[in-house]
Parts: sequence; C-alpha cells; structure tokens
Amino acid sequence: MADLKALSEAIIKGDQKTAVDITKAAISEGMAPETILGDGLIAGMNVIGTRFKANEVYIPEVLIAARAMKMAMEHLEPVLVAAGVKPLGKAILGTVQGDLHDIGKNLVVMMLKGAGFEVVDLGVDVSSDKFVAAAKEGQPQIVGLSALLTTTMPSMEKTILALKEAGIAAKTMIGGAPVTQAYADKIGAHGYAPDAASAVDLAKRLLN
Ligand code: B1M
Repeated sequence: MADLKALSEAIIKGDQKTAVDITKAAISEGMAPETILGDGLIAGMNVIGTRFKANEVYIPEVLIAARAMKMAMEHLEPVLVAAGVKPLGKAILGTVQGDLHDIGKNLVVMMLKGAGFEVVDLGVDVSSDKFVAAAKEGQPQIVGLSALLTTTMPSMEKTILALKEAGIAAKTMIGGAPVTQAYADKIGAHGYAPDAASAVDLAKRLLN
C-alpha cells in the first residue's frame, strides 16, 4: 500500500520524483484522493508552513516543497475533480495596481493551494476593476491583495473600497513587506498576514 507518511516526507524534502511516484501509486491502488491530499500532500505542506513560521526553513525550501506538491497535484487534481472533492474554500489573489513584485504573492498562492484552497492568481499590477470583475465572476470567499511598495499601498485601499461598493461579500486579506495590521485596520481589510504561512492560518480563520 502507498506510504502517505513517505509522501508527506517527500513534500517536506521537496523530492519531486518520490512525491509523484507515491501519488501515482496511491491513485492506481484506488486510495481515496482526499486521503492522498490530506494525509500526504497537505500534511507535508503544513509541516513546511509551521517550520517557515518558526524560521526553521527559508524561502528556497518552501519553494522546492511547493514545486513537489504542484507536480504531485498534476496527477491528483483530475482524480479529485472526478470524485467531486470540494476545496477548503476559494480565494483570488493579486499584486495591486502599479506593483510588479510577485515573489511573496506567489508563495502565498502556493501555500494556500498546499492547504487545500482553490486559488485564482490574477498576477501583478491588478486594477481594482479587475479585482471586482474577478470576484463577481469567481465568487470567492477570500480576496487577497499583495503590495511591496509604499507607493502602491493606496491601491489596496482603493481596491477594498471598490469591492465594498460593488457589494462583494468576500473577506479581504492583505500582506507585503510595507503592510501592517494597523494599515489593514485603517483601510478596512478583514485581515493582515506578515508571511505566507500566517496567510494560510488567516484565510482559514476568515472562512468561519
Ligand atoms: Co523592488 N523594491 N522595486 N524589485 N524589491 C523593494 C520592495 C524595496 C524595499 C527595495 C529597497 O529599496 N530596499 C523597494 C520598495 C521601497 C518602498 O516602497 N518602501 C523597491 C523598489 C523601490 C522597487 C522599484 C521602484 C525600483 C526601481 O525601479 N527604481 C521597482 C518597482 C517596480 C514596480 O513594482 N512597479 C522594483 C522592482 C523590483 C524587481 C522587478 C527588480 C524585483 C521584483 C521581482 C518579482 O517580484 N518578480 C524586486 C525585488 C526582488 C525587490 C526586493 C529585493 C525583494 C522583494 C521580495 O521578493 N522579497 C525588495 C527588498 C526587500 O523586500 N528586501 C524590493 C521576498 C518575498 C518572499 O517577500 O514579498 O515581502 P515579500 O512577501 C512575504 C510577506 O510580505 C508576505 O508573505 C510573503 C512570504 O512570506 N506577503 C503576504 C506578501 N504578499 C502577501 C499577501 C498576503 C499575505 C502575506 O495576503 C494576500
């Protein structure tokens, strides 16, 4: 029987080949896809998230683990879809207008996917209109905004206002190096996270 502990270890180590091999073996044995996802892939990413928050691993390790997860997910996703397994929640994320920094935002996207969220990544330089249109179309529970420049932080406020004016019910979360909890409170965002692992915890809290 496929060893899900070894699968989560492979994710933690960022060992793509082993992660893909065990995932494929588990699928062909007929193991429930949500078990493979929860007890193997997400379990591994959860360990990475906890270690990242504790400064026990750093960005390269997170990226390598997330890449292994992505490769394994390419095999698991069609099986999950066929089985009708529901994601934890849906989030749309983007870097706000005027801002081209996406390394941190991409990490947040990967960690959210790793935690079982369906994520629509709108990319960089995303206008408030584009956030509103994507939220109307995608009906996410969460809209996440990233900014790395003090000069683009006002785009966050503009976007949150536009979402409110459009009657979007989704919870908003913000992050990025210059952003603070005080700024989130000031502009009426529902939450702020200082790093990608905390963003996952926050997104889970915002679902309730
Ligand atoms: Co730029 N840049 N940059 N840059 N750049 C900074 C941000 C800067 C601090 C460097 C400096 O001067 N010391 C400075 C901003 C100063 C300020 O506003 N106070 C700066 C500047 C000025 C600029 C330009 C204006 C430079 C110029 O052209 N004169 C220009 C602007 C371009 C634009 O956006 N319009 C520019 C360009 C660039 C590059 C294109 C060269 C490149 C970006 C490449 C890319 O992203 N694809 C770049 C880079 C790499 C940086 C630094 C060096 C690194 C940023 C980074 O990726 N960090 C940065 C200096 C620094 O931060 N030390 C700098 C790693 C990343 C994992 O961390 O993004 O903070 P971070 O994400 C974290 C958390 O913040 C959080 O989780 C992540 C993971 O833990 N988080 C969220 C992020 N988003 C979140 C969203 C959430 C929750 C958490 O919820 C939705």
